[in-house]
Amino acid sequence: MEQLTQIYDCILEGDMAGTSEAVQAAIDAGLPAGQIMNEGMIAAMAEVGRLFEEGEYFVPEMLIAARAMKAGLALIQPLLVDSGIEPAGKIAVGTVKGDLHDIGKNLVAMTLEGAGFEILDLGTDVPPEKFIEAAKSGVDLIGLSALLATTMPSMEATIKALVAAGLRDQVKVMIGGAPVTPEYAARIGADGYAPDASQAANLAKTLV
Ligand code: B1M
Repeated sequence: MEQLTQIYDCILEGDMAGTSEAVQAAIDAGLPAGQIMNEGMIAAMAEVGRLFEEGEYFVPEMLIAARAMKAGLALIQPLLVDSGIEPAGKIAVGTVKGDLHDIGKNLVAMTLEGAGFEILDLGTDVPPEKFIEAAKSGVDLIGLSALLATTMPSMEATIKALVAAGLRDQVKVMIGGAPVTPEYAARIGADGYAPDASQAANLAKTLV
């Protein structure tokens, strides 16, 4: 589809204005938000990752592609978030300590909000203490995101910190992010793993 190709190309080129324009055109053409995200935006970021691995893209290219993606996401967000729903529970989400990737985490947060949860977004590079504070404030679930293999241990550290603080029984923990696996989730004692945003929303509904 022409609009999706345009979104894909604009994100690869890091063209923020072009991405916004193409996403708006796709919305106006009546394409579903999920299709715009999966086939246009997320597909482009996967290609950015591939080009980075091949040494064709460097950090600045990843950064401007991420900026373009965020401009598009801002237009998609109102379509995902239905404000008329009673909160089904409160969820704190954050990218773990040492990790600055926030697009996936933001997408998960938006989708959870769209599924009726109240969201406390702790941002990126979040140390275990911040998640402890959130647990103390009474959230039902904590969502941990990691995009780097090197920051996955921060997930385990966060769960251990919850145990040490005597809070583990009061809060569920869900984890996700590209390098994360269900086996890893089981090994570190998380309550669940989701591979993408929509499955994260389904999992949250079963956990809360
Ligand atoms: Co980074 N980066 N990056 N990067 N970056 C990756 C992750 C990488 C795979 C690229 C590659 O080599 N192919 C690689 C990691 C390798 C590894 O450890 N396995 C990598 C690297 C190496 C790095 C640096 C170390 C590069 C450097 O400096 N030399 C550096 C680290 C900085 C740091 O964090 N300390 C770095 C920096 C950056 C930028 C800042 C430039 C930028 C991030 C900008 C931003 O987020 N604001 C960036 C980007 C854009 C990427 C890629 C290209 C795209 C990530 C993305 O946004 N994807 C990425 C390559 C790739 O992923 N293929 C790459 C789109 C997003 C929608 O998907 O985040 O996977 P994703 O989220 C999905 C699922 O994973 C899941 O649902 C989401 C939606 O479906 N999910 C959850 C995510 N969190 C979840 C939580 C849940 C449940 C599901 O429950 C709570």
